[in-house]
Amino acid sequence: MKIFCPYKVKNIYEAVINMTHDLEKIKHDFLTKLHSLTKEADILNLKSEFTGKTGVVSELLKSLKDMNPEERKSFGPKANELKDFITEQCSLFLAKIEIEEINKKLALDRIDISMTENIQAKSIKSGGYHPRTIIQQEIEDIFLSMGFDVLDGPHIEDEFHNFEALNIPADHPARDMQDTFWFHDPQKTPKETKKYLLRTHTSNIQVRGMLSRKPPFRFIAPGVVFRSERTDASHEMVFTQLEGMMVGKDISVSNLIYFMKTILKEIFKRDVEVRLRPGFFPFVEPGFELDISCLICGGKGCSVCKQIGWVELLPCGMIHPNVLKAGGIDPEEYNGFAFGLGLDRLVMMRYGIDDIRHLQSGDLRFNSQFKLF
Ligand code: FA5
Repeated sequence: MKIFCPYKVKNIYEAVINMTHDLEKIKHDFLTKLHSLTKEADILNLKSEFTGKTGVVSELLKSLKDMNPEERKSFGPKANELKDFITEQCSLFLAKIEIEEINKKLALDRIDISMTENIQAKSIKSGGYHPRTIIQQEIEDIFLSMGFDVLDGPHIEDEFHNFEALNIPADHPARDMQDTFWFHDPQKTPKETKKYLLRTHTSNIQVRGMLSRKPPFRFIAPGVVFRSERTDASHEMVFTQLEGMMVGKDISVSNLIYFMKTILKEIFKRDVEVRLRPGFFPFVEPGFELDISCLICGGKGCSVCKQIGWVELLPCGMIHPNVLKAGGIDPEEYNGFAFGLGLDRLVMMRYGIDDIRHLQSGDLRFNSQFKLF
């Protein structure tokens, strides 16, 4: 571009007209070029071409020093205005390009979450909750709504919490009711060391719960338990129980029966046939076995109920005074009830599962039949 030269004009008016004309021309030239550009680098080059050190406008500004004061006064602000205009226009165009690029990227990365019927969606396997998790969460919600806490406890337990504090001293025949996996310190004889085991029931959490709170209280404690047992349609070596305990003043067997009936009604959403019979557990007195009419065979007899039509589901009873004492509670002042629900068997009854071993199988064809996330 030809740069305006102030010496060649004859008078101040002619000079100003020429100068203004040149500035207009530069502006027009700049805008024409700018509107044809789409890339960031090209715009930066254009900016440098006009306002860089040796750019057209910069040269004009340098020439101010050779002008007389009147020319400078009229021309200087206009030249500076043009420089600002060019800088501003370049910034606007750069911002516009940046936004366009971001939008392009977003359009490419967009995930259609409503997409179900295409190849991409079909290749993704959706997960689901294990049926035991579904039932456990339902039961926890029911008990939470009735003011119970939900507690947890260790899987590896000592003799005191799993047996002694539950009124089952060493050599008590009741220890044989639950075939136990023991840990032994190979360096020591069993007599020298405190014995550890994999808990055989969730009743260990009764003891820990009592020792860590003051009555009145009520809590449940779901969890895995371990027994060295032969497996069949209704027996596993690793299975789940859900313990419950309520301690307060003047609690009666009718309170116990009310809570047991409520929980079964909530879970099955209908009345199910149950029977209560005497049961022996050293930690409750009196003790009961609550059986449910087998929902797999409708009470006719099958491998799950061992042909008797009833499934042992919910042993329970009034807490033995010795257990309250071991938990630091005065049995003269307080009493209560406890229960130990066989959670896996409840899951089987609810979904009509005819073999407990399906629950642990890890077979996705089995698991995927239940409610999805
Ligand atoms: C107990 O474990 C007692 N701790 C329960 C209890 C707590 C009674 C509080 C009184 C007061 P039991 O061994 O019967 O009791 O087991 C309780 C329930 O767990 C059974 O009714 C049954 O539903 C389930 N169960 C027992 N053994 C197995 C097994 N091998 N596989 C699957 N479920 C089992």
